[in-house]
Amino acid sequence: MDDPQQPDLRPYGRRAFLGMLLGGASALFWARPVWHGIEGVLSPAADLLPSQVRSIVPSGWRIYTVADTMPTFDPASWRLRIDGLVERPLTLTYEDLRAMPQARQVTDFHCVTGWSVGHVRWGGVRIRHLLARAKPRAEAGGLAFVSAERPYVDSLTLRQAYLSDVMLAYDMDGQRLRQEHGAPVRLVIPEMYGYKNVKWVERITVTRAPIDGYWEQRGYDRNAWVGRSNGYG
Ligand SMILES: Nc1nc2c(c(=O)[nH]1)N[C@H]1C(S)=C(S)[C@@H](COP(=O)(O)O)O[C@H]1N2
Ligand SMILES: [Mo]
Repeated sequence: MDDPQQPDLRPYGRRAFLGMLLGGASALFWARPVWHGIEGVLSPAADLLPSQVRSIVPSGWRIYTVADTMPTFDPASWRLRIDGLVERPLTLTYEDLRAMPQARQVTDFHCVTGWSVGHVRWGGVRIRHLLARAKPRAEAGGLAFVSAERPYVDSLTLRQAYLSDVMLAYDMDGQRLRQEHGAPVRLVIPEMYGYKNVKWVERITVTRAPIDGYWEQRGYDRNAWVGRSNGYG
């Protein structure tokens, strides 16, 4: 088991929060209703939400989707594929994943639109353990995380994927990951904004270089470092 990781994430300052209200909102029409800053909360205007974006609030999480329905999870038929520029393409069952060394960590989660959830307890498998089995080829430089929720996808460099607190999570806060949070597995990379944390991952394709993900095709930075990317910092 890995040690819990607590990366030094910069909390949202008043300036960043105001900057987001003043500057960020135009590019983020879908996110307007969900401002959470350290200064407090502006009440959501639910009628501004497009139908694709649902919001379930109690825990502080906002549930985001891009399709009309969420993928369902059948443990018997579900498979995770790891393919592309690897020496050994893998097809893993849910049981295979759970049988691998389990990593645990407590990390904060930040959406680029300004809300955060602190101290999320994650359990899952390190990407580096998966890659140790699949063996990326010498020319490999990126990973594409393909969601069962089409057309959601995002990518990391190989280097980013090897950061110590990056995982494919199957547990959240002591329970199996719930459907709305991406069951059975989602990517967790606490150093980066939520949009890199792909839900319902069903395929990891090793590529030469990172590809543009769903939100990157819509103008967001490919490197989504918390507090530094998308105009912060
Ligand atoms: N498949 C998929 N993954 C996704 C998204 C999405 O719409 N679809 N939204 C992303 C964004 S922008 C955020 S902030 C987080 C939100 O996680 P949650 O829905 O578990 O709260 O999921 C990320 N992963
Ligand atoms: Mo987000």
